Amino acid sequence: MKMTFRWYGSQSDPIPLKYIKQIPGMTGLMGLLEKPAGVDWPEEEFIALKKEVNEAGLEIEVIESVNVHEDIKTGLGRRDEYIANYISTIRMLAKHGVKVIIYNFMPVFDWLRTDLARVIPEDGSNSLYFDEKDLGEMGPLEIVRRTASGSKGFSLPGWEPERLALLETTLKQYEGMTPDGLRKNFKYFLDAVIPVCEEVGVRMACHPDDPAWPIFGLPRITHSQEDFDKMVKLHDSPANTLCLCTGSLGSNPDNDIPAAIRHFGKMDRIGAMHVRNVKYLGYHHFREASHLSSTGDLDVYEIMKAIHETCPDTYIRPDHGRMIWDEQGRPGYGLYDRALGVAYLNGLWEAIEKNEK
Ligand SMILES: [Mn+2]
Repeated sequence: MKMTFRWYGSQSDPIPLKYIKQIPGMTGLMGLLEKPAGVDWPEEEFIALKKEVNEAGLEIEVIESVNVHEDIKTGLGRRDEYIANYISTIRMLAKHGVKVIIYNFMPVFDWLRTDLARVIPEDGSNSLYFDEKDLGEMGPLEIVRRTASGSKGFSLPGWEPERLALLETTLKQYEGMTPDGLRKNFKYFLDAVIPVCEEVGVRMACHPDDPAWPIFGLPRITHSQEDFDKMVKLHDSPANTLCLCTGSLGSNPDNDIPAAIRHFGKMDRIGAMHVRNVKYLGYHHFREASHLSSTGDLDVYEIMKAIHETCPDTYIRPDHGRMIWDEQGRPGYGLYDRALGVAYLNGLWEAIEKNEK
């Protein structure tokens, strides 16, 4: 297992790399360049990022948020041009030692919450929160406006201003699209990129829909074990994997997370893990909890055991954390609670390893 940390780059992440390096057991980043979907990532910017990260004593073998352009998902317009850019980015990242690329195939909306700082009454900390009832009242344009204004000036992954400006047009392009129609476009994309990944030694890792059900009537096809069974078969290859995000899949209590890890781990189809906990508050209603099992509804010990059993060499990062100790930062991506999460996950891992002996 390689423990890693998401980092947005020194221009936009308030957390210094040396703080990340000082977290016990930290090996590297799940890094990114903040680029609009469809763009061929500039090599010189990635070289500069890698240099900075390596100089801090950290690796950068996993890249997140190489976002898929809406034209690829809808099968419209300039999809072949955007796929060519995507392939060029894969080749460039592979050349500089990247092993896993995390992306998602969610139409229009990336991860979605209705409150980015809901106070947890038990201890006064706050965390990301979702209540579908609030969405019903708002509609897509209003939720986007609130998300943008609630993010304290930080950008949120997948919510690039360029994309949001075209929101109404994009929503129209999905009218009448079925899950199978979206899957067909997904296959077209995978058939183009996976052979390149095989050639250059990179694994694509698809992140689940978050939350794990359809939103605003848009088709979503990656939020259950059954969905991912279909997804890995669209182009059957060890390079076509998933990023199993326990909190995203786990937002739906019907998903058995340790079972899903064992299922895809045994198939060698887990490219990376995001580990966090959720607290169920009702139907399509949850908030994010600390990583400790007893503060939420996921069994994080069972999750780590399933990883240890079936994909012990994978990359892991603590996913979102709460905001604690009055930290001011990007919602979900503060330093303190994610560092506590790392310490806890490392503790579980050590105990599991020693128990096995
Ligand atoms: Mn995640």
